Amino acid sequence: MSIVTKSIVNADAEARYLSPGELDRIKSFVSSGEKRLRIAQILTDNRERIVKQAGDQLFQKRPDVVSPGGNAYGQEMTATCLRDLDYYLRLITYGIVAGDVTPIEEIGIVGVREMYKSLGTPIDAVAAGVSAMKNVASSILSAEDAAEAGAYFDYVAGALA
Ligand SMILES: CCC1=C(C)/C(=C/C2=NC(=C\c3[nH]c(/C=C4\NC(=O)[C@H](C)[C@H]4CC)c(C)c3CCC(=O)O)/C(CCC(=O)O)=C2C)NC1=O
Repeated sequence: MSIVTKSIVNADAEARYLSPGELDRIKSFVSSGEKRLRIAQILTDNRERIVKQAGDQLFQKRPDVVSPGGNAYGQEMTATCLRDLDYYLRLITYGIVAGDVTPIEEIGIVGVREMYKSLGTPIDAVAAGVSAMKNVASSILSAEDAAEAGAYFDYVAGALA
């Protein structure tokens, strides 16, 4: 839910007008809108490069995951691993557009620890892959945009660490 919808639902539940604090938060959400949409657009346009370069960085740092016996060993498994990074980049663009990590949490964080455990996927390596995506994205974005986007990458990496 966006901050706008959330504030309205909360206010209406108490049959009251939006509070000054809620209006302030909505104001900051609206005034950062252009920036957030610009960042989401740039990340979307560069998704292949971000995922590929982050994968290269991850496999250099964690050669075990793509070595025999590793969870991402073999062409097909490596491709599935990169697909997961792409999933997280997509969720990060949702969060940036919403100005809120809730969509990321609901789609990609809740229950994921158990899921990766059952797949034998080292979740700390997924987190390292997300951090690598942050590095690549930061090199593409302006410093101001990188700072805004960085918080969402950090949220995911932290939630998976
Ligand atoms: C949008 C929310 C969402 C997420 C997050 C998601 C993850 C997800 N990753 C999966 C598999 C996988 N995920 C990985 C990922 C990796 N292995 C490693 O060692 C690396 C550290 C890492 C890449 C960074 C691999 C290799 C598999 C296949 C495992 C297997 O089939 O044995 C699977 C099992 C089913 C499938 O193969 O598609 C799911 C559901 N699916 C979703 O719908």
